[in-house]
Order: sequence, then C-alpha cells, then structure tokens
Amino acid sequence: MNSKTGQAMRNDIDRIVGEVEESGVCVVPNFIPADLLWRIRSDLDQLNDLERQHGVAFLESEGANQRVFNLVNKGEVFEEIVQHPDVMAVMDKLLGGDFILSGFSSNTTGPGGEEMTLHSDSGYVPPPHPEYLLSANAVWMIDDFTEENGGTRYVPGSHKLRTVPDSRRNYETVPIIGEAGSVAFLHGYTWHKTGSNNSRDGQRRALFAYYVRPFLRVQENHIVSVREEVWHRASPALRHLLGGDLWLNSIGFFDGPPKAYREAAFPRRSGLGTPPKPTSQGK
Ligand SMILES: O=C(O)CCC(=O)C(=O)O
Repeated sequence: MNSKTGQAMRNDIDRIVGEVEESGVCVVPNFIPADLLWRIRSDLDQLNDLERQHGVAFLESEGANQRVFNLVNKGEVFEEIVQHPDVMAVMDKLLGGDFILSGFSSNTTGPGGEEMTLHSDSGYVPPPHPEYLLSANAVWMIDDFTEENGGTRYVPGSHKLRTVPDSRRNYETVPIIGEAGSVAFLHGYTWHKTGSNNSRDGQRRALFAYYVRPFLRVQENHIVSVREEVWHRASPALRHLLGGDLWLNSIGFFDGPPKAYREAAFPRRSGLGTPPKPTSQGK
C-alpha cells in the first residue's frame, strides 16, 4: 500500500481503511501538496516561536520537544486541513459515519528529545474497548519521519488487543517511516509513542488530528476555547467537528431540546416552553 502514489491512495479510501484495520496504521505518501506544506510549516514555526516568547510554550525534554495545542484556534491553515475531505472520508468509514474532533495539536521533536510513554489514544475508555473503533488519528508529517529523528513508534498488532499497554512491561516497537508531505492514519487502539530524537540537528514536526465518535467527551473543549471569529467563519463541517451540532437531537443541547424536536417527540406536550398564565393565587 505504501508504494502507491498519493493520488492513487486518495482515490482508494477503502483500501486505506482496510490497512488501518489490518495493520493499525497506514502511511499515505504525497498527501500534502508542496504549497500547503509550506504554509503549514511557516505557521507552525511562527506558533512555536510565539509560544516560547510569551512563556506559554508546552515544552518537554528540557525544551527539545514542543507541543502546540488547540491548533484550530491558532491559524486558518489548521481550520482548513482539519476538515480535509480525504481525511474526512477515511474517518467516516473508520468511525461509523459520524465523528467529531477531540484535539488537534503539533508535536515538534528536536535533538535530545526523549520518547513518550507508550499509550493508546483510547486509553481512557475502560478495556476491553468495543470491537468497533472509537477514535483515530490523522498524523500530518511536516518533516520526514525517520527512526533517528523521533518518528512515532508503535507496537504492531496491538490495536487488535483492545486494551492498554502494561506500564511495567517493555514492548518491542517499530518506527512509522514516511516522507514529509505524507499523512499517516493511526487506529485509535494502536499502542504508540513519540520516538527519541537522536539526530544531530533534525527536527521532526508533525500534526496530530484526533477524531472520536460523537458521544465521547473530547480532549480540547472547543465550545469554550475556540474564538468567536473562528466559529463565525466555520463551515458546517467544521462546526460539526467542533461539537457545535446536536447529536441525535439530544446530546449537547443548551436549554432543553430544540422546539421542533420536542413537538415531534412529545406532540401532546407541545405547549412546553410557554410560560404558565399567572393566576390570582400566584399574585
Ligand atoms: O509525537 C508523536 O510521535 C506521538 C504523539 C502522540 O502519541 C500523541 O499525541 O498521542
């Protein structure tokens, strides 16, 4: 699958989904056109610098690794790619036809960056995880992923166990290798971690767009954290991803279900919401 060109892969969503389900990961090369890759790099570098300058950077390994969270709130290019139609098509099949965004963050590893703890992205769900998939990640490779520069490592076959790794054990991991401009789709039950960056001067920049079934609580609270300006210009697809729509007309409402739904569901109680008439007793 990895030897196919990006265009051919994009036309073949079913096969990408099949590889994710079978192998726990599928790397799609040449996914990101050169001009888009350039825009992402330039905005990400600026964000990394800005958050360091303002003393709000999320740093690990004594500053060798840096994360930027809530990317949807931090640049239009990120709003654009988080709803990329080909990514949406893959997620749609992996996640049963409906999904929302749990989090969108970058992780830049630099020389000396240490590896992360091995984990599953669904580790907060008590095992055994359901047979159907709860979550999946689209990993945007902004630099080449190599064994040396900290390319994400994973445990082959772990996604089929539907549980979390035992923190007392050592597991054999293999690196996810890919060229800058690829997107890797990662099964939400695959055990994985950032690799250690043993390069002399190689950065490994990557974006992690993490999608979940719509009934799960999300990592980043977009309703509270995303700026009004972003909500105003959001496409219907982005609003949905950010949790701005009701699910099944009953999850995520503000002050009771919407009137049309109430009337359809409870026709004899359609007076709900009309204030009671004052009575003389009530005066
Ligand atoms: O940086 C990486 O390679 C992995 C990041 C990761 O595992 C995560 O964000 O959950």
